[in-house]
Amino acid sequence: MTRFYISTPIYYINAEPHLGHAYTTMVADAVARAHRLMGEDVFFLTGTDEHGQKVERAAQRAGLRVPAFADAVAEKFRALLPLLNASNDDFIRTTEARHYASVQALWRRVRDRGYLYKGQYSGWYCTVDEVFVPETQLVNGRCPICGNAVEKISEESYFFRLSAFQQALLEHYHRQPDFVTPAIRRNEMIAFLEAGLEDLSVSRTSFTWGIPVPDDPAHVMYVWFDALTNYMTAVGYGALEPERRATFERYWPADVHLIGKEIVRQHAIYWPAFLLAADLPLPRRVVSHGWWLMDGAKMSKSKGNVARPHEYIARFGLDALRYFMFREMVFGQDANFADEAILTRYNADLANDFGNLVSRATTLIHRACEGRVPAPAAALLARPEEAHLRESTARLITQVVEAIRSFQLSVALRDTWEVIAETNRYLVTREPWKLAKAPDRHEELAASLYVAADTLRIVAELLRPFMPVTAERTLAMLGLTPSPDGWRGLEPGTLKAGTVLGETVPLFPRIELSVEDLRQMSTDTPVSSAPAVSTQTSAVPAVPTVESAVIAASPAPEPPGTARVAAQVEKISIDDFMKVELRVAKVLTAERVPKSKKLLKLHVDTGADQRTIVAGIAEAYEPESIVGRTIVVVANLQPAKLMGIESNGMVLAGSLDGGEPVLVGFDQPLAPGARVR
Ligand code: ME8
Repeated sequence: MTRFYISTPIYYINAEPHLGHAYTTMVADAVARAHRLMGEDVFFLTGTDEHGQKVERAAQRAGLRVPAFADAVAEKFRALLPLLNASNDDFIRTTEARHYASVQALWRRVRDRGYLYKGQYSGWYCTVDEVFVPETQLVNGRCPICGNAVEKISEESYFFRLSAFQQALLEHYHRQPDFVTPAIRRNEMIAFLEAGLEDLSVSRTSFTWGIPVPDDPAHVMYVWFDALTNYMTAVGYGALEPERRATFERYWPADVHLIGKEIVRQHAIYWPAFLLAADLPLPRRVVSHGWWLMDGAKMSKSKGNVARPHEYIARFGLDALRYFMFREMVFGQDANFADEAILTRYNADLANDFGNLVSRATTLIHRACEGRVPAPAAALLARPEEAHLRESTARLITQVVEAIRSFQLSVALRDTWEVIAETNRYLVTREPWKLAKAPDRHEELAASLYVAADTLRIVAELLRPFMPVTAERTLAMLGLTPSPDGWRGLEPGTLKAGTVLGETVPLFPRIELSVEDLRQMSTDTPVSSAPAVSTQTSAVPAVPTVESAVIAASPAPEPPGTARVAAQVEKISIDDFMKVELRVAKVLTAERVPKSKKLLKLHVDTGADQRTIVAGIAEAYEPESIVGRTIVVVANLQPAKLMGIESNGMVLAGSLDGGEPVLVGFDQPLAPGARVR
């Protein structure tokens, strides 16, 4: 079986994780999941980088002993993984004993082969990036990478003979053109190599929070020598047990080190040089992505301009966040992280294009085909529209696989949404909602709904790496479970007629709130039902079963200000339900609320009293058309002010996501005041 080993950087624990870290982990997760679906033996690694001066100082600032500080912050990184639905196979901490053994083994091997020597380092050091900065590279006396102040250090140090590897590395770059991607980073590295390499200081004596140099404990290793080795530790390097050594043989070299663009040099020059010195195989690819920016500046721990993953998961749901980040960032380039952009993509791509399509197609099958996938007539499937959609869907499978291989997640999702749009257009052409009303056109109805359901099945299977929970829910609505064969054998036209559909549930309820409303939502909204995965160190892929989303906008458009964000759908008792006093009421007068497109001011008779209710139904009902109508109201709602008018209750209406509200009514007359339950 082909094996695929992918890693994220191990993150510094000087501060808590933000969406930049979450992004790399989610991309690696999507790619790992996709490779599993392709039938490969996947190993997906992430973890924390815990040594070095930066962490030591952060602990001092926090007033904690370094190990205690490290445990606390590393736990935050680990705890983020189930929230992100990350399917990592291992979580490595550089403070673990297995890692000490591995790094010291590598050090000895490099030393014994003559590539380490003792000298005196005198120069500049940036603690934020943990890099030595040659005098010539300072920008206005500051670090060229992060712009922070650098420190002068002068101490005894071991040096690694980096200069010995210039030629070998250049040859490697030419032999393996995709060693570093995207091309811009590869070119930078080649230019760096061609400029000549200086030996690298790889130990420090002025602090102690690091892995001791073997046989010379006055030195701790340079944090990058220590950190990069994590990729080998996790698959068994330096272990004595035969089965761990066999794991190393199986998984090393890694297929992909996925990283941000600021740490390419360490991964694409230092790391392969260490490995060449040790005569060990080099990783196959170093793939780097751009930065998430906040208002034009890199989101970063040291700047503090960060967005927190759990807040966005609480607001939009995890899969919506994953979708946004994968779709919005063209791989390799920087992207701006803006709440407006997420909200727009949520409502347009997820609620309208995809959510509505799934709900429309499955609802029609429930209504018109007794909830079973109808059997299509072959002749009808051969019509050009059907054949065209089938071809697009078949092509999509290859496109998504190719996009995954080149880390172009935004392209994979763009192509998928093109097929979603094509399916929407197909339904508009076939109009199954009309066919459902014409008994003599049942065959046409059956064909159109079959094609829609079959296409959605393929789309859902293809969405599994990107939005695992959404994919599973979509398949469940179609009466299916994710294919145990993954993407092998995936082919349009093979959905079984007669499949009994599951219940239709809204996937992405439209969010009617403004960005400001969303920001005001409590930042500590509990992210409920975090998947029960705590064994991230086990070798078993963590596959959570429950979505971590908690958003659910109001089902019917409500007046601004009353739209509420409810908790994740949960069961309530009959007593809870009975607390809501639903009453029949009669509309006495109705008028538009000035300056509002959505609101009508109603005066209603509830049997017990007459009162004013402001309702968000003006886009669907003319005021005069509802005077005299019998409606249902929530009679015991606390009053709320809307556009300066006090509203005493709420009018019940149904709507499809994003559609117009339809007032709840009765098939027989009922007097105002009757209780609805
Ligand atoms: O560099 N946009 O750790 P680190 C996109 N410990 N990705 C971002 C990002 C942003 N604004 N900010 C961070 C280290 N990242 C070392 C790595 S590996 C042997 C040692 C992501 O905590 C991105 O993947 O500074 C980046 O490379 C990584 O977090 C840096 O994390």
